[in-house]
Amino acid sequence: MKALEGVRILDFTHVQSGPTCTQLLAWFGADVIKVERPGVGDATRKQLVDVPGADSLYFTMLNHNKRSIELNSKHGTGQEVLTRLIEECDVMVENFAPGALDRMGFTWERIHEINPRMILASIKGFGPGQYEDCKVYENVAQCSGGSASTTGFPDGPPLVTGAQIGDSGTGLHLALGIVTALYQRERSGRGQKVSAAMQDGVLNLCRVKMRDQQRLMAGPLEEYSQYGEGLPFGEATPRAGNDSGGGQPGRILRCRGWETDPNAYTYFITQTAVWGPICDLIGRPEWKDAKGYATLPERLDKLDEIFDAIEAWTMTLTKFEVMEICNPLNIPVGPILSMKELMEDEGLRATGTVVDVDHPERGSYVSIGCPIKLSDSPAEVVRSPLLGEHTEEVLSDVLGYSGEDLDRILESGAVGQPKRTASG
Ligand code: CAO
Repeated sequence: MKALEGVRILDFTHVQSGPTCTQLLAWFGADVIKVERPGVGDATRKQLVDVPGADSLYFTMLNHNKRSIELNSKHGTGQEVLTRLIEECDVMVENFAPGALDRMGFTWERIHEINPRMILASIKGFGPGQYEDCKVYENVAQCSGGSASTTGFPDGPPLVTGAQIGDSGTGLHLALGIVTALYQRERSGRGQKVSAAMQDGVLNLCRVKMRDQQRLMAGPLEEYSQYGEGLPFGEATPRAGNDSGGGQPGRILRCRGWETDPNAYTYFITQTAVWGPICDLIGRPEWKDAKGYATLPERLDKLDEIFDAIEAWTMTLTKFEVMEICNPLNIPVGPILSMKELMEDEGLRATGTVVDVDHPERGSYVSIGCPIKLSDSPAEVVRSPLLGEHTEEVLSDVLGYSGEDLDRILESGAVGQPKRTASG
């Protein structure tokens, strides 16, 4: 039995933020029914297409373990079916533009009236206020949530990060809100509205940067490299390059092969507890006790000199050799791993974090499995559904339509053309 077995999700999500949330719930065992516009589906199905005619990796990698039903929610019969789905499901998840669900006629009040146990979970770009009506994508959220202003080097422009903290990060936040609301419903018997704004989600992940904003008001941030470099601080938390976010100075350093390999680098943390072994390793045993080097506060204005010396050592080794040598000494280091290296990583494959998936249109592709492991509820990755693959199945098995009633709906134009199946 899976952890969320018996929980039925009406998945009205699209693009990235919402689908990552419902994919997680599906991996935990929920029955996720993805509602898609007839003949069109989630826009990502046909974005960044790499295999002509097939669903894109953008779609397949975000929609595993779901069923797909085509349904026009603005068509009278479609609204009848949607109402039945609201009656039968436990959670409705959506990330439409602000107001879109209301314009379909499904306000929170209406949904709650149809099914008082229903949990309505929504992602929007912003919470209530000045920007609540804005459409928002990943990078806008990274910029408005504080990530971009604190990412990059002090003398360069703000930078967005490759980690999709606005979309997938908010999807994670929403998933937690949903299971929490399900838990409360066990006792209250009532559903509730769960909202996660992308700006809020990004800001939550930038918590340490707001910590630094307040520390800055009390004086310069001494663990930032710019302190040792004599660069003045401004009014706001600055971009910190590759400085570590905590009190233990760290940086990305070149390793052997960096001239030709863009990822021949290591992250190296000069943890106070292992300062002695670091000095021995890099051939500077005198720094262990020398005035100006022996303690962390003394070292903070010499980080450039110290990391230059460490880098002179790391450049003689590969990033993996650095790890092999430092790990037994408890010196925290991490190789910069490329997507290619991660895709081929045997350890990640053994744990199911990287998986091969078969797909009837595309053949085999590599995906990322469930990153959260439940010992009693292991996640198995099942390929994403074709558009409308489960329309008839959901209408009959979940909603109980049969005979003339089923024919009426299938012929109404509200649920698309007769369906493709996995076998063709
Ligand atoms: N049947 C009928 N109509 C449907 C439908 C269905 N099954 N599914 C969607 N639609 C309609 C919507 O009702 C909407 O119609 P109206 O504008 O007339 O109300 C229309 O399709 C477009 O929906 P949308 O505005 O949500 O989509 P968009 O492509 O214009 O905007 C996005 C996309 C992501 C910017 C917007 O949905 C948004 O801001 N969402 C919230 C924030 C978010 O999740 N952003 C992250 C996205 S991932 O990077």
